[in-house]
Amino acid sequence: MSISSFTDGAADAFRNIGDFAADLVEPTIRLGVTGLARSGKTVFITSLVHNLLAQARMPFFDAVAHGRVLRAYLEPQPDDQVPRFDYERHMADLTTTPPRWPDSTRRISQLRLTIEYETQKFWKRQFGYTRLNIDIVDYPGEWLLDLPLLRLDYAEWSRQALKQSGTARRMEAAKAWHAALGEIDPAGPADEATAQRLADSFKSYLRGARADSHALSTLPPGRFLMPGDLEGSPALTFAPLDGKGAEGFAKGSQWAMMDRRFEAYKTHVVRPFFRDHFARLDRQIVLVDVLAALNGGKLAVADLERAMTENLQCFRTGANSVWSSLFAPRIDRIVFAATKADHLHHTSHDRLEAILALLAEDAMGRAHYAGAEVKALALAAIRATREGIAKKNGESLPCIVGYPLSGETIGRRHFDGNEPFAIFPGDLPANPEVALRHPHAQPDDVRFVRFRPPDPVKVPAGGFAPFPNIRLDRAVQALIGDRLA
Ligand SMILES: Nc1nc2c(ncn2[C@@H]2O[C@H](COP(=O)(O)OP(=O)(O)OP(=O)(O)O)[C@@H](O)[C@H]2O)c(=O)[nH]1
Ligand SMILES: [Mg+2]
Repeated sequence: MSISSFTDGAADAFRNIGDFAADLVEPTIRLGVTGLARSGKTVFITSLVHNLLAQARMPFFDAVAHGRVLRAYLEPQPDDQVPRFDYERHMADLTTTPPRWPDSTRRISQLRLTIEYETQKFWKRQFGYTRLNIDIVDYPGEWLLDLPLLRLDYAEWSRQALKQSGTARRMEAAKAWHAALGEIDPAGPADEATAQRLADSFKSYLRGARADSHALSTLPPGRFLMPGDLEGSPALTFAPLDGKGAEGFAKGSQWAMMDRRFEAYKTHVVRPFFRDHFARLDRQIVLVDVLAALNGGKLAVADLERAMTENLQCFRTGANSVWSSLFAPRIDRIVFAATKADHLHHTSHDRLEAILALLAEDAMGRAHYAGAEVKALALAAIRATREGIAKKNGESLPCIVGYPLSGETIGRRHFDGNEPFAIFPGDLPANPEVALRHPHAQPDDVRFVRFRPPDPVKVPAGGFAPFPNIRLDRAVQALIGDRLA
């Protein structure tokens, strides 16, 4: 069963018909930018918007390459209940001196970008279709991991959470929570103070597990780590319990109270997020930090694969009745992008794409995703490095040069953010199978180094030159190119 069938049927039908009708009057695409925490969503959106607003050269984005885009501009955000994506603040961060990356996202936000273009299509000209609105939503990556919760009941979630916390890597972080759990009788009478204590120690465990360098994904519930507007809310006062003998637990028991709160979290927090955002998407780009996974080794790759499979399951289409297509996600194009490709020399970009394609194929295969056009590519939304040649023992080696962020280290060298450094990133394996199945964890791997953003370039007309990037235009073409034909 797909998650969309859990959502509130009638209301969704009206909304989706509403979206459809609005699309006829004013063509609009809802673009989903999906990705785990730190995968690069906010940077991608900011760079994409700036490249379009600043009329960057985009040779692989047909409408721009053929000179058919007349202008692009930001419009007031159409959904009043969602805050606007703070494009100006992110731009200010990226163009200050020295430039810095935007902060991690703490709540959902949305932006509407409008493109005016010359259509090549006869019928579109007759109807005067010359504008396309693109609605883009940004949210904390932690929240994505809540979607799979919709498939679980409290007993199953408790079982999974306890099992995950028992693995060797997480035992240490889980110690205090396990101790608190040991003092509680799930069959005993419900007690608010106990619930609070348990939820607090469970949250500390989740934070500890996130700090594990092998885990790219985080454990749900996402709002426990990134509460957004729910900071301090009782909606977040629950935690898993040992469900042995749960069938016999009475109504007023601790277990029953936690069960109720878990269900309330799904109903009032996760489901609206899915319904209002994901269930209405037309196109989707899934950003994946493949390099971080490869550098993290086998466990990190396995963690990423699991997270991708679980999440794609939520977008499963393949629904075949007209009725279900009204409720089901209607995504017809999906682009997988390996972000931060500027950490590699360009000779490895195609290899990175091949690795991502294999990763996506596996996850999509297991998620039975059907009915959408899929493409995988490697990109850097903002290129923080340039390429060079380093000479070593008479040999010329392709390298990348960037400013490692303040606090980064390579070997014994510490960086302050103001010093350029040339790095030989090494080649990725030619065989993607080898890369994924036998990633070698190298704790000191230079590809772990984070670089500061490139120096902003002022233009005489005012504002800044478009951010340098890798293959951003191909991503845009794959996502929306057909709608600007
Ligand atoms: N070199 C390089 N680094 C990047 C690029 N995009 C993102 N990064 C790095 O990745 C970090 C996270 O990027 P964000 O865009 O904030 O990631 P996010 O997916 O929005 O993360 P959350 O808001 O925490 O969910 C940035 O702070 C940069 O260090 C890129 O194109 N090149
Ligand atoms: Mg973000």
